[in-house]
Amino acid sequence: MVDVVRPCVVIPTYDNPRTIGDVVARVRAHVPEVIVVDDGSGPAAREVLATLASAGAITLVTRAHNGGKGAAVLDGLHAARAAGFTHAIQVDADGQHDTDDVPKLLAAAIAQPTALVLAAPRFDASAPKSRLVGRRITIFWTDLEAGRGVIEDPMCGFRVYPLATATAVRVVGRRMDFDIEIAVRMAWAGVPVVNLPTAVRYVPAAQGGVSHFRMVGDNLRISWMHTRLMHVLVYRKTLGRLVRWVARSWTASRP
Ligand SMILES: Nc1nc2c(ncn2[C@@H]2O[C@H](COP(=O)(O)OP(=O)(O)OP(=O)(O)O)[C@@H](O)[C@H]2O)c(=O)[nH]1
Ligand SMILES: [Mg+2]
Repeated sequence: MVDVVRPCVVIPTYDNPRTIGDVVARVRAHVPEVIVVDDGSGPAAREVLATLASAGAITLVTRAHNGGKGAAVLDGLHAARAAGFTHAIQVDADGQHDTDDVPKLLAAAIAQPTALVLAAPRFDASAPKSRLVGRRITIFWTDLEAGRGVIEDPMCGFRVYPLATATAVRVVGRRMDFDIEIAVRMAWAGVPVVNLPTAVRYVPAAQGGVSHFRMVGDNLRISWMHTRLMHVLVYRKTLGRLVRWVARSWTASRP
């Protein structure tokens, strides 16, 4: 049981040279300790990150090669735990999230320190239709996996993790499937989930906004991840019970 909430911010980044500085400054207005995980960015972004680190604004964790958003977040969560933090506020580096809502998310974590606090996006007109459709599909599957409405939006990368449970659950996905899978697996592990609305926008390319979401690759990876989770669920609900019942009957029938 966590008595005191000691939060930090974890930002995974892959080539966000024009937005990362602003995101760091905005989150630091609420939480001074910020861990940025560089997931194999190019020279321009590396230079910005080095400047932020040498100014003491961030603790920089550098991955030798690009491993995916999930791999970067996981490294950040483990680094945060090792540094003695109890909670990590995850924020994307592309400027999409409304960092003014950091105190709201943090207040929910302080009120319920064991909970996973998820921001549930309210998009404006800047959101591409294709991303909204993909979201509806993944929410359909997540409702089946975790229970209807338990996780309002499993894809939003703005959330507060209680680090003890977040670093203990087994998550297979390391790319865009990670955010969804860890939320479902934490719910399965009995972690309470709190959903809070937040405004999300797509920053125009002219202002440095960039999406690395791969329409085909990431959607296929997400579909495969739901297939895996559904198999686990079906096994637990049906085959697992059957196997346990047979084992119990066999043991009871022995002299
Ligand atoms: N796509 C991608 N993002 C990464 C990777 N590693 C770290 N990230 C970071 O993860 C965050 C989310 O990435 P985005 O490409 O914006 O993905 P998204 O927000 O799910 O997708 P959009 O809704 O299209 O913006 C950003 O801060 C990225 O810099 C990676 O290998 N691929
Ligand atoms: Mg994004």
